[in-house]
Amino acid sequence: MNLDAVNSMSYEQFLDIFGNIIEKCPIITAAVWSRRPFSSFGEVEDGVHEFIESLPISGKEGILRCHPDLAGRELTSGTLTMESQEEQRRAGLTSLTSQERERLTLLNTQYKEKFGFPFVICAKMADKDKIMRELSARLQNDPSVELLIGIDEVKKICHLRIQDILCKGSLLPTKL
Ligand code: 2AL
Repeated sequence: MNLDAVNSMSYEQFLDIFGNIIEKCPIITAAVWSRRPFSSFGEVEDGVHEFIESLPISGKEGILRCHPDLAGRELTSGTLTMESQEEQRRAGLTSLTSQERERLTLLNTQYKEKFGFPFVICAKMADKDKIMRELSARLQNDPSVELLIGIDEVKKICHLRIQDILCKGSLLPTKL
């Protein structure tokens, strides 16, 4: 399947495949579908970015709040989305020692208390040590800076999720 196949998808099919490129925000995918025909897969991503950038601060914070904690309760209970589960596993968060888990939980709690949204990082581009380091460092930032960084990480997660769909589903891009 290629770009033509994506361009001819109904919105139901498009949502089935691309619905979680932004964690638990299928409304973004549903909006981006209207921009067909896409002349590259990069245009799907551009549509996502433009949608996010058009949101007020509260909307951007809302996107961050749709993200699960790293190594949080949902990881333990197995209720993460498939994508998030794999990302957290790849970062080594399924094999933390109890001390590491406690430290991450404490830092996550402090972060949420300070900013009102969870710490978000592209887990596939990190490992547990980097996550701990970044979380401690970013706790010192101003809220406006953290909103920008968090949204930037969401875009990185989205990019890798699209890549993953293209590779897994033989949706190999003719042009990215
Ligand atoms: C996540 C997640 O679920 N996947 C990822 O890369 N980052 N969550 C988070 N709070 O950063």
